[in-house]
Amino acid sequence: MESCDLLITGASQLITMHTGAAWPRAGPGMAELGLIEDGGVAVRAGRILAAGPSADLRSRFEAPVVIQAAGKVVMPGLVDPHTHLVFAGSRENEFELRLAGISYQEIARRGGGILSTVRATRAASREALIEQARARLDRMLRWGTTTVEAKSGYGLSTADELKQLDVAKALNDEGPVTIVSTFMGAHEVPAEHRTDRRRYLDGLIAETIPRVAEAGLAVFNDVFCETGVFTPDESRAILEAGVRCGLRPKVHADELSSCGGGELAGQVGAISADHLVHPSDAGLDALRQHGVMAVLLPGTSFCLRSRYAPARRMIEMGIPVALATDLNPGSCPIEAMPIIIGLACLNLGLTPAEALTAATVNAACAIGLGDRIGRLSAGLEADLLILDLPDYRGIPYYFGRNPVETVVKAGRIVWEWRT
Ligand code: IZC
Ligand code: ZN
Repeated sequence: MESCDLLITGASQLITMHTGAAWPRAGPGMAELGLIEDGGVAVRAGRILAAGPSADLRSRFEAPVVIQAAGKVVMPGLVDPHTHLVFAGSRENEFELRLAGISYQEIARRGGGILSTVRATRAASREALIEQARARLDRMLRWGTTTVEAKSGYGLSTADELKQLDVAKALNDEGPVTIVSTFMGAHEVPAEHRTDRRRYLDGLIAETIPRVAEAGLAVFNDVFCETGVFTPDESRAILEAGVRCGLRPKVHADELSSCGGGELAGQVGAISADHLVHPSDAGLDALRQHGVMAVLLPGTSFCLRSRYAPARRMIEMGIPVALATDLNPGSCPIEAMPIIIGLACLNLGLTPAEALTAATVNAACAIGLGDRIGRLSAGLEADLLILDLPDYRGIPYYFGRNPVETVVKAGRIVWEWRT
């Protein structure tokens, strides 16, 4: 018998996401879960030692901690590849204005929107930001999220952007949730630069981006390419400046209007294009041609009561699709990936299997971690969930119910619902 640290057996469904197919998954491959009935997982030193039929594991491994998962689903930890995790304040006032028919864009024109969160975030101390973001991360972990991407973009000055990114780094160091940081100084033009936006852009390119990269505080560089925010040309200049410093591009693309975001994401070799509610035909072609992940955010469409991204068309075209919350105080305060999986099935037209792929293996690929997390196969990090459900389709079916019973992060039990 081989010894391991943790042995889970008897799961009614073990969702491995290990199918032998290449990742990210696209087209019909998105529906393949690598599902094993009566399956289990052996974990040692924070990694998956084996994942397969329970009988095999029971005959090969012994462990000090053995979990019987009869009647339960075991699956990879959820990955949330698009959040604006670190911010201060909230925007219930804007929620009420939108209910009264005032649009997200109109609220921004009146000086609210992103700029209102910028004011609150600049005024908050590092410690206050850590405390608030930590509370969000705790709740996300209980809903099964073991890795998140977190964007800056509520500082909009070099010092305030560095403060936000430093908070994300501190929380990543603290654990247990892994945080992958994205610089987003091009989230909006700050109030003090409204009359000379050129200077703000020049400052981002000449000073802020090099400083962020030098400090090692971000992996990606994102822009809000949108009518009334940053044009495709401005966005390209910012993304190219990031590439020169080693930051891989991401794009908030075609969220509120069709403005060339998809095309830009293809041209600059972005790892992902996010939102894509209004992509053009050329934009979708560019994504497919350049292998750009479409990160879809149905929680935002739900909260803004807007259209949804043409997800079925993307999948039929062979564009890999991932899902994320977009957690932010303006357009989507949803923290729970299981809710997003539900919305993806109900409103984007994904099947439950496709949605699970989009929230695990493809979500990991959207933040460059496809070789480490998002699947349960030997050698990968042991981030996994035990659900209080016998069938994975229960995740979207019991919409609004938290299905997560146990969360294992890097081989350690970090959350148990019954304790
Ligand atoms: O604070 O409104 N869309 N950025 C782009 C956001 C929404 C976040 C916000
Ligand atoms: Zn966003």
